[in-house]
Amino acid sequence: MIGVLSVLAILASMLLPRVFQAISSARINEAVASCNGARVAINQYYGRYTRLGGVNGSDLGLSSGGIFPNWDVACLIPEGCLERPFQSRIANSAQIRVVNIVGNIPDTPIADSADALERGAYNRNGTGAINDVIGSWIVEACLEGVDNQDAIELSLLLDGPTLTAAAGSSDEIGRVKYFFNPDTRTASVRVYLSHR
Ligand SMILES: [Ca+2]
Repeated sequence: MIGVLSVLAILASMLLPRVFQAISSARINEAVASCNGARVAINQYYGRYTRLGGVNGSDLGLSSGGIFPNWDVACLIPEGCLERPFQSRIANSAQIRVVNIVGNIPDTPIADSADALERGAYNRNGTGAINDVIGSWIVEACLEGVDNQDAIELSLLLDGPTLTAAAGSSDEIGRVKYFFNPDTRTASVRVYLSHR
């Protein structure tokens, strides 16, 4: 009997990490799918109005640096481009938002502080420390309270290893960026979706 229990215990210890890994992978894949679904919705909206605005193509009324939060609920769902609010199991809260980036320049900070995250700047190709998203508007997914490892795995999937930061630091490269808070050990993640 003890022999059988020992074997079962060994089997469980071998299988459990794989089970947890599978659950973790499913959550990351779901986050990627949510971002891909949002991109389709944004393209649908843009195809309809050839601009990034509100319901019926209205102006969002944002000045330089202004942020329009919860654009998924306020616009994409009423427009029929998205079925349900943007969400992810790797985040405490999630939303899609539009940021007016008219005032952004290559030197605009990307993710070296919580404030920098709000600027809508990205270094998508990872060259230098330069913001390469210049235009009028950016649409991005915001995921708050993300476990550091989940943030890393999301970046690995969407950006690849060369555009992913090491554990315990902020990620300022690629389309997935985040500010890592050493006090809470969690990341505030932003995912580039589109800009005009
Ligand atoms: Ca990244």
